Amino acid sequence: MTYEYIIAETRQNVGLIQINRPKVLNALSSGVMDELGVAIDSFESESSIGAIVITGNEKSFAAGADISQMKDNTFAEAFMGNFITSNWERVTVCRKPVIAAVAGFALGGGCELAMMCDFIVAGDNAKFGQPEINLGIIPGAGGSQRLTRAVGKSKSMDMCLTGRMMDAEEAERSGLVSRIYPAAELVDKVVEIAQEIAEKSQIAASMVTEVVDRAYESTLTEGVLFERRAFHALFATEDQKEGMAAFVEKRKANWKNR
Ligand code: DAK
Repeated sequence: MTYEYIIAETRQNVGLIQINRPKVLNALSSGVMDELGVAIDSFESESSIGAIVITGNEKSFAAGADISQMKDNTFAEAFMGNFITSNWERVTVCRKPVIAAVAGFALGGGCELAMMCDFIVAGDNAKFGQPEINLGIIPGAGGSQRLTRAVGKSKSMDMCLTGRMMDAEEAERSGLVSRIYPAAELVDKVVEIAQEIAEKSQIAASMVTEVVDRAYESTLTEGVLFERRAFHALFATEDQKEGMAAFVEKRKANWKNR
């Protein structure tokens, strides 16, 4: 498949998607989001792919939704057309683990897209922000909700009200990102992490993403019950038998994803 706004490639068992509109700092046009959805569909349905990485370039992951594309919208058009909703949330329902590799700007919709991924690894030059207030709007793709859950009310209010950017160190300190690497090495390092995940049982990995996500969506009691049921269910898989047999026999597990 040839894309116009992204580059999609396979590295071992990892699907790597690079947003590719460098002239506009990877602003997320409808074209980008449509193609991102197609690439995720394709990697999700390819059985050899065990994890997906979404990245931009060293200067910008994505500087937000494309402002020039939305500037003339009216309320009626945005509301009745359910403006940019249809193609924005594909990543949140991907069954395979998705990692955002963020170097440079992750602003507005860019920060929101990164937060929709299962986790974020940052380049040391990363800058996260929800600067929509400077455009007379507010976050519209979950920024006020996911950022608040990630970093807490005070920092989220601060960022959404002032539009200030958070650097990689602050983002790691606040729990928004899991690790930081030098920007120049970021993609290779994140692909290594993704490959490490891709070598696990795909069933267990997919269950991990579901149960961790449930922590955002439910009470503790319901979340723990959901986890318990998923945990019990894994005893019905060949991979559980293989994983535990391999441990006892002191050998590497040979996952079947069954
Ligand atoms: N859209 C369009 N073009 C953009 C852009 C954007 N978001 N960000 C940058 N560009 C373009 C600039 O216009 C410029 O183009 P030319 O002038 O060269 O043609 C080029 O990228 C380089 O940018 P700068 O010259 O500004 O570069 P600087 O290094 O000086 O500044 C910057 C970098 C990132 C600080 C600055 O470009 C900037 O402030 N950009 C805008 C950031 C921003 O406000 N982002 C939030 C946009 S609103 C929703 C889904 C998503 C959303 C809402 C709803 N639903 C699902 C309902 C999301 C909304 C947003 O993201």
